[in-house]
Amino acid sequence: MDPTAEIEQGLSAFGEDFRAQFAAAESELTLRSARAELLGKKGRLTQLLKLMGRVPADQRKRLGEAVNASKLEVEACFQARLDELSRAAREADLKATPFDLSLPGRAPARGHLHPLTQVREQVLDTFEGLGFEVASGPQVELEENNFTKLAFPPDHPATDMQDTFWVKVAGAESARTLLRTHTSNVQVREMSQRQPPMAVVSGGAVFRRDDDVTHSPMFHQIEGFWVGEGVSFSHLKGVLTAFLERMYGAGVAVRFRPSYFPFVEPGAEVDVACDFCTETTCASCRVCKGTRWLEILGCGMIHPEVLEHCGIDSERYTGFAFGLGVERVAMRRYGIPDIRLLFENDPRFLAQF
Ligand code: 2NL
Repeated sequence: MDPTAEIEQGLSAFGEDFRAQFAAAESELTLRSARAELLGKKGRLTQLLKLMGRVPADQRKRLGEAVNASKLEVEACFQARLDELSRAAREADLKATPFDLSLPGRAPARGHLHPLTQVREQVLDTFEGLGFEVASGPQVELEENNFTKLAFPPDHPATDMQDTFWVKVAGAESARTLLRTHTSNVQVREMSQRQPPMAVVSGGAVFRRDDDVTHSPMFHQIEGFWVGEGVSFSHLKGVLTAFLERMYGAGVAVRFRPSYFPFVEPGAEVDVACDFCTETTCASCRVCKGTRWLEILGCGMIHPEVLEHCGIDSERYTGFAFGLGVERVAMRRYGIPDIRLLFENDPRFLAQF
């Protein structure tokens, strides 16, 4: 067919249908595909434009203007409908249930130190404030530093009682090696390397073959000592009372009871008044079990034999030592019934402290 006639027929057949089609499009997607049917690569208007090359030169201007005018009309109509659709969408958005702008945002959860770390740092900081140095030592230790120098005879029931984890160290089979059963190894090391006066505190993991609701094979201790000329039981009472008042509040009731520990003489246990109950509710208190007292510390005057084993002249120097279980203090402070909860690291548990 003659391209001029073909374009002219095409334009008249093209007509005004697109206006109705655009008006019927209820989404941007349908509107755009309706437009593509006309102006897309294979669209009806695009096809007509392609015939232009074969139109005689004298007809080209007139036909070109006609096709372009149609194209502009389509574009204008498309744009108008597109604006209409987006105005309608915005309108619907504004009329919809409004966002509550006062609702708090979702802040990332903040972590914190493990309750055992909190207690350990508080205890060590308190002793540091009383003039003690903070020291540390190895968890894998020689029998000598863990038992022998503390005057445990090789068959002492405590070595049984403490049910030790023994360790084979490659290349050092002749040395008797173990996981420390208490933090006293640090004190033995400090006392063996230095001369008095010295006041040292240390804390960390210790290991015993125990596993039930109140015992874990790994737990934490803090121990300390003060050795010097003339250090007496009065100093022990004064320092430990000051410590407990800083931990539990000035004026808290404290009591010292005679007790036995193999490396001290005399030995004592120290209690603070239970603050979970009162005179009247005490009978049913799960924390102090009706005694009104919480057992916090073991302590005593360091046995002269221990000082001598560490190279300290026991005629000239005396000293006191003390120890406490970190889990025990934490469990009492927070009312935790099972020690294993402290080691399972369940965030729902830890988030409570
Ligand atoms: C405990 C432990 C005590 C000690 C610990 C000690 C250390 C040396 C010399 C003498 Cl190197 N004593 N430590 C002394 C008495 C009690 O208690 O965990 N009690 C709850």
